[in-house]
Amino acid sequence: MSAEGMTRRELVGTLGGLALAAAFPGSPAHAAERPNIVYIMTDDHAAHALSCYGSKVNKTPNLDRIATEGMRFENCFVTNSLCGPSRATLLTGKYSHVNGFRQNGDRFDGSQVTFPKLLQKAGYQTAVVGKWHLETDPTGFDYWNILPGQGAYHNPVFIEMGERKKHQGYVTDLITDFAIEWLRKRDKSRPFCLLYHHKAPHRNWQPDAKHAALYEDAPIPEPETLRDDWATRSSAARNSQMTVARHLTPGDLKKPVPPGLTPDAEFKWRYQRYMQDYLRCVASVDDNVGRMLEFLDKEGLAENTIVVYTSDNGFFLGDHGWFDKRFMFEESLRVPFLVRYPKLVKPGTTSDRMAINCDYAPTFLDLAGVEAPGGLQGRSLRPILEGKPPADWRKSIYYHYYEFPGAHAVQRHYGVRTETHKLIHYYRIDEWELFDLKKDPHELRNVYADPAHAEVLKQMRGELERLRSELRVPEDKAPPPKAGKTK
Ligand SMILES: [Ca+2]
Repeated sequence: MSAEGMTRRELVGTLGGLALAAAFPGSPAHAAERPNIVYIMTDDHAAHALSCYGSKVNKTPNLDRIATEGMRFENCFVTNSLCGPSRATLLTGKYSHVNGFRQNGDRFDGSQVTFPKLLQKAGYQTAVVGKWHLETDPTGFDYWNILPGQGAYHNPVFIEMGERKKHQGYVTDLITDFAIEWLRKRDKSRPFCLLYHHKAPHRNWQPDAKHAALYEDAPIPEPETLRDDWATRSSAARNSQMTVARHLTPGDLKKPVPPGLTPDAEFKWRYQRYMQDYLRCVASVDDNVGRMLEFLDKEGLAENTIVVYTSDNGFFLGDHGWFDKRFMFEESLRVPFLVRYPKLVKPGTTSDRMAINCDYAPTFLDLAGVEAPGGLQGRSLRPILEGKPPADWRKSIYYHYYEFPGAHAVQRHYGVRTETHKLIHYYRIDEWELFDLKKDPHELRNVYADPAHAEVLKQMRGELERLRSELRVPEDKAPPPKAGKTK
């Protein structure tokens, strides 16, 4: 079509696209073709509480839709299983010892390079709505409307661009309302990146009225390891304070323990009480993600928008007798990671390649056609999303948890996980654990001292040192800092 045949609006649009194509030579020719990003992150949603990950305890039809229409990662892990550190890693693509946010209560240095800043510079509209928890104000966002700290489930206060306002309603609904409202008001001539961050299903698991009666009718199945006695494991497991049996508070349980129960019946009751409310909060997230997906459909955005669903960390759903996260054990280390992007990702696919949360930033930059800065500690997942995983894709991941002393008394530890084994060092107490993940997927038998595993132990130690050196992890010898805010 010649310029004469165009309306003024079309002509301006075309010229704008050409200017952007010149400014960003690595990106598609038109701004309109650069993908939008809706990054959905919940707080403490374990992969084994999504039906697309084989949940035995609940159904998540709307979240499953992202898996059905996109790719499900079977082995996506966080590098430090805790709220604040995970969020700092999301933004920077770097481990906690590099981005400086090791434990809750640290303050995020917002002057660092983050992927939203780079997208913003490349012409994207950026926003973060919901849980933030990094202690300093967001940077790199055109719009932000966040919860202070943990935020409240009912009638929460939000901080919108620095201004505190109390709202009526349920937090999961409100976060979705605000996220959709921002999308409605967006500049349609430019791509957007929205971080849509739920507070749910974080402790203390307060459901809304709509889901309050779910799971009343039939008991929720118990996990196989609910009665784990932690034999053969380190003292870190035995001395942590996150058991369903003893550490749920009256505020967590919200109902008095029925009188006259045997110890075992009380244990069962506590597990049900915990899981009922946890899963009710998840059900509301599922409904609201469904609302978001419908909105994208109605706006005609489904095709050109990368939709990611993940959680800031995994969670113990009674596994090993626990609630909470922090440990490098599978339930806490693993996160759901679903990606829908019809232009690139074949629907209904899965990948067993190991992804880590340091990969998210380089992936978004890559897909947006923005050059990644040096120093990122993850790798773009694009080839995996395209169904062409490179031959040199990683075969091991490094993990490091720092918050001790702190809530739940989980010792500091680092470790390495390969496709078959896991080695953990609780370095302040110098205790070790080695697990054969193929023979012992529930991590019940520590074979660190077993002579039959001497050779694999040697290999795992070597891999751990290689990763610590490659990632430049400093020795953590400082006296333990004061415990951060509990979360
Ligand atoms: Ca969390």
